[in-house]
Amino acid sequence: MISRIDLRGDALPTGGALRDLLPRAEFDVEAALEKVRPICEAVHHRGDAALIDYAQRFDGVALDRVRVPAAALTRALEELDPAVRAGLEESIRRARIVHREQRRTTHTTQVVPGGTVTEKWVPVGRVGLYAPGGRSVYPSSVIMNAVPAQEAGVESIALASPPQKDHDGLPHPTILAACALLGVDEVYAAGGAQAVAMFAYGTESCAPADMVTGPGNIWVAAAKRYFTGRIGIDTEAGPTEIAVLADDTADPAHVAADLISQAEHDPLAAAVLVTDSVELADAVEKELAPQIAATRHVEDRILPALRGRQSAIVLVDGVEEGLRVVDAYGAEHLEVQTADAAAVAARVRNAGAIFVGPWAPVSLGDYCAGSNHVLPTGGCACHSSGLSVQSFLRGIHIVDYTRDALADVAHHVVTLAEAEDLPAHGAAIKARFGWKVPPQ
Ligand code: HSO
Ligand code: ZN
Repeated sequence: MISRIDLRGDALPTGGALRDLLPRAEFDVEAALEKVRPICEAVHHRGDAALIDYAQRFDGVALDRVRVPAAALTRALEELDPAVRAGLEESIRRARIVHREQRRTTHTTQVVPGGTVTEKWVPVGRVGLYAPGGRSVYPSSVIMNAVPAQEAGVESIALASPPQKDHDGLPHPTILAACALLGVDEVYAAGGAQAVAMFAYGTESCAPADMVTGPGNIWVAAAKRYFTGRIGIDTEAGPTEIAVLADDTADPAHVAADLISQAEHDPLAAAVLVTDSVELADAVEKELAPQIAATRHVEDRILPALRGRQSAIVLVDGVEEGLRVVDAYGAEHLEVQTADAAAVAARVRNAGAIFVGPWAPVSLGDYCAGSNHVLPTGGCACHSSGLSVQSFLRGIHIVDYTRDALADVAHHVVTLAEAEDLPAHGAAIKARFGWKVPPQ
């Protein structure tokens, strides 16, 4: 059901060599890039007409316009199951508590008397959020994208989600209801690469955005890569990953349930158990079959995910080595289920989010921990963070020096400019002091 990689015995290799021993899904965004280019350019040149054509071609829906009317949002909220509404409201409430505290405050540093540098945090002006509408209709992801943008103070927030054949060409009603709960009222029925292009270039009905965030399939990821450098993007979300670092104190039923929980997302999802206990490994494997038999999405997602080369049980010599393995892997989600889990978790360097101990499963973080579930995948956790208020802010340095403070450092600037063969840089200083370098 799930392969084993036995790293016990010999000393672990370091760096890239260790990473190469660990499982990982193939997610070839580069190959998809060629396919999305003509789609993006069609939206560039034909605007809404191209979006309407693609809705027909890819979603099988005849749209007369891409903007979703306000009444559709209100209706979706009215028709939402009250229990789902309560869950979404609690998810929003907790996410706001956490994200509100991430707000940055403007800070001024006095570098020298008369010389200050202020870092001013300014929200991105307009953001386009993407919510998938195929296999994954996740109102929770709308929350995870919208809340940090709102708490950052982004003034203009729009959302796009694919038109659904079964819902009169509107995005999925739970997506619309989540938008209504969040106060996101500018919504478009557009999916895939064409939705990203709509935000990047703008069309007759949708103003261009400065940034696009949100999970999506490979076409959305490819379109984000296509527009990188032109607009801001969050990370290119690849298939979901869970790694569990566990010892013999972990409950195998919980570990198995958590591995299955993320395998449920996608046949390419990765579930990796890193443990120094063969007994735990055996017990977890024994738990998988009955738990899988009791759930849905088995043949299409869970089994291919667990059997795929991206998933494995990795056996190590101790928690110390386990830490090296999980750091090399850099999981999107890492659970630490060991003795003294908080101390072990504190030593992890690479993970999108860390879930500590027996009572913090990844599912909690997916919905209601208050943390964000848009996290770096594919090992990007070694250099990137999950979505946060910070993702939607720019820190602008404001430099303010008096005459005396400039005079004081002028000779250094002029010397460095000369050393770089850029005398005009030095001249810009000298011009202010009668074309001379001020005396020390
Ligand atoms: N685990 C997914 C997010 C999600 N889970 C949405 C449930 N709904 C990626 O972090
Ligand atoms: Zn999930």
